[in-house]
Amino acid sequence: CERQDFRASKQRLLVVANRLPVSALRRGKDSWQLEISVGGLVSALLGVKEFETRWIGWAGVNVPDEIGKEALTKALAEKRCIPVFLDEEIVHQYYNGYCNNILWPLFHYLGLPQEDRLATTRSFQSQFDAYKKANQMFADVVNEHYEEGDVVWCHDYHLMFLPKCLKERNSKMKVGWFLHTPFPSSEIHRTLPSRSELLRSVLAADLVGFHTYDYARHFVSACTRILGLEGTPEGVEDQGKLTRVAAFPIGIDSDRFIRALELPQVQDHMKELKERFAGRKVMLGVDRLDMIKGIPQKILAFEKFLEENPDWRDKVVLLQIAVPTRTDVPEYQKLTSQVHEIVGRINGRFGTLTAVPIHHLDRSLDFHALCALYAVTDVALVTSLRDGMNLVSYEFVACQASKKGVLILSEFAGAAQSLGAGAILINPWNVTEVASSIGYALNMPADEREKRHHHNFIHVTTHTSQEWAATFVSELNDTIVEAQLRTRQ
Ligand code: ADQ
Repeated sequence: CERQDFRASKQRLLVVANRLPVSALRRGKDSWQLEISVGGLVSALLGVKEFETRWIGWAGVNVPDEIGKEALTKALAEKRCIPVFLDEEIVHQYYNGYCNNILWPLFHYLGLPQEDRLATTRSFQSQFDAYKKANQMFADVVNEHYEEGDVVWCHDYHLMFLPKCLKERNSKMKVGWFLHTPFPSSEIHRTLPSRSELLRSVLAADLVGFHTYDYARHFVSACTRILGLEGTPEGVEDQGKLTRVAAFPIGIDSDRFIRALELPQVQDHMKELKERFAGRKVMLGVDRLDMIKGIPQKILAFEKFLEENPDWRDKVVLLQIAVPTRTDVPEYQKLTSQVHEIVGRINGRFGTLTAVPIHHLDRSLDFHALCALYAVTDVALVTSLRDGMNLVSYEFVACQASKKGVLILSEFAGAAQSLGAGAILINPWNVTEVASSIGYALNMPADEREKRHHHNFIHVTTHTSQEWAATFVSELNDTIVEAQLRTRQ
């Protein structure tokens, strides 16, 4: 009975994202192994406990047969996940094509694909058609599981067409949409052939959220300049219908990181790392291997630092942990080889028989190893060329209560707006500036480190993922009540 009351008090939240928070691996005709997958959105939403959450999304595998689909649906239900099944062709056109080849680079200011204009234009249309079709498939699954009173929260650039599809199926559905990447300047967005259709679809949502005020402003400008609609301090108005647009900066589940540092296995990892790198300062980069993360720029800046500061050569080490993503995309394969080539060259140049300046790992670390690494780090380097927020910088700060290490942070990461006062802000394109910031960070006096860390630690522990989700959903609920009142007047 107690459990029922507890359940009844929680609102159901349908989180719709391209990927479910688990990856599925087929073990047999009707058996599946599920594993939690790495990524910013997953990290943030795992910390959300106020709602009765259901995830709706693609499991990341092609399941052609009914037996497999049924078994996977059952296995996922235990994790409160509901699958959307996408076939290989759709995934190729929608996910690899329109999402990753067009929207992702465009939203990070890397422009539209240049290669063969005609081919691009032709494939552009088929990729956009697949994108819309995939969004319709997501909408069907959401509609099937929706119950009155639920809140539907759509995530990211993969699902910009979803708010419109959902409202067409049920105009009473409460729909919010949140973008995890930057929303670029309207001058960039207007180059996109499907620019208006996407904007109009997002505007079908009741609430539209971004990480920063700047991204929200860019979105409103795109709606006013491209669609000719009216921007108001509240959002965008179209024929009397207001879509609320606001900034909701994401955070992390900071307690989870802080608590983990007390665990014996994390302490053991820390001890090993301290012994391994005794007598050297540890610098750390943790990124998905993606062109937006500025990994080559980071490593080149480190090289410049070593070049200009021979005394530091055997006193500092850079650990770069890069999880490969989108490994079937040629540009990502090129990036991997480029990074390997630069690391090899620098290690050849500055390494000795017993030590190398850069340790580069092409893989994901488990949570405990990651926490240990954050905790023993002296200087973290985040050099994103553009980044919606960047949670790695938050995670580093959460694990630094005793060491009070320095964060070097790109001014092009959304996190620069929240952690800017405690971090050393850099332009990652300016290798000379980054190199001298590395020197400044390594030599920073303890009292300055303490002050800077204190500022960021307070921010990270008070602006958590739980608070982020609760604020977004409560604003979405309020937005709908306000809209109902307006219509009654
Ligand atoms: P991402 O681009 O994935 O997220 P980020 O915010 O840094 O970037 O989150 C990465 C997450 O993956 C972190 O939780 C980190 O711990 C984990 N991770 C990265 N490399 C790892 C490794 N080698 N081993 C283990 N874990 C690793 C997108 C946007 C961001 C935005 C988030 C959330 O691109 O700008 O901050 O969504 O909105």
